[in-house]
Amino acid sequence: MMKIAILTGAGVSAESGLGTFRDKDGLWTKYDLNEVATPEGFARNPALVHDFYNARRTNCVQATPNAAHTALAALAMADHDLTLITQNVDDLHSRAGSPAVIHMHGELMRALCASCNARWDAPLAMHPSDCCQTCGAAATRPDIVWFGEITYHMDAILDAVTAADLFVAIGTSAEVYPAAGLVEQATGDTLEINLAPSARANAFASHRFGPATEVVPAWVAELL
Ligand code: BV8
Repeated sequence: MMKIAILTGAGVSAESGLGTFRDKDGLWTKYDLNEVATPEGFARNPALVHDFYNARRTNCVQATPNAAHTALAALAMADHDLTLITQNVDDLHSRAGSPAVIHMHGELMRALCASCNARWDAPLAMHPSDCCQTCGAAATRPDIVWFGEITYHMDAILDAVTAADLFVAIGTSAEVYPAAGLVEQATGDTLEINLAPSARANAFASHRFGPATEVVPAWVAELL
């Protein structure tokens, strides 16, 4: 029985039709992250930010989990102690059957009240005039961690990564912190699975390169 900590990024959802961020036709080549993914951008133009996340929420609902999501869900059922951490805000890991997913950058399908911190399932389309179901304030936002904001669940994430016999990063460019720095916290073996070497490839002991829907099921099959 191994303790395994897995960190996933946008690359694991790419083959489900959900764009990545930094690839050649990635989201950040079409949108300015300072406008749509920072608290300052939201304060300046909440309608623009809601339109950005409403479109991604619609894409997410229309997308289906792929073979990589399914394989990781199967690994969670196996005789290993698995902690699945994701930078992704989509819900494809959960829809594939992964029982416990730690969303360190938040969730598209959840809404947050910036006034009283209440959370609830987000409607498909959110608007600046939406009011909080708990305090009534018109201060609702997507439950997403924007740049310059503290990432969620860091204590549980660091506990899992430092205690793991094996830390695996899947489908991430390793350019966004603190996620990209987790490999340094790992005390056990480390493996990078990605289409190509990430910005932190040198920090990993071993690598497997190729599309997630091919490489992840093959790797999981060796562990089952
Ligand atoms: C914070 C939600 C501080 C929004 C996101 C240290 C050094 C430098 C900078 C910093 C630093 N520490 C902090 C910073 C600042 C900043 C940061 O890292 N900036 C970067 C850009 C330089 N970090 C922050 O602001 C963080 N907060 O530090 O707070 C603080 C501390 C105390 C008190 C107050 C504040 C918050 C970061 C979180 C931001 N939110 N997402 C949204 O989703 O809209 S991050 C965003 O990037 C996404 O969530 C995404 O998950 C994340 C990383 O991207 P990836 O998932 O890796 O995606 P990417 O497109 O880059 O790469 C895809 C990879 O997949 C590629 O490698 C590709 O080859 C591969 N691939 C493609 N197809 C496939 C594939 N692999 C396999 N199969 C395929 N088919």
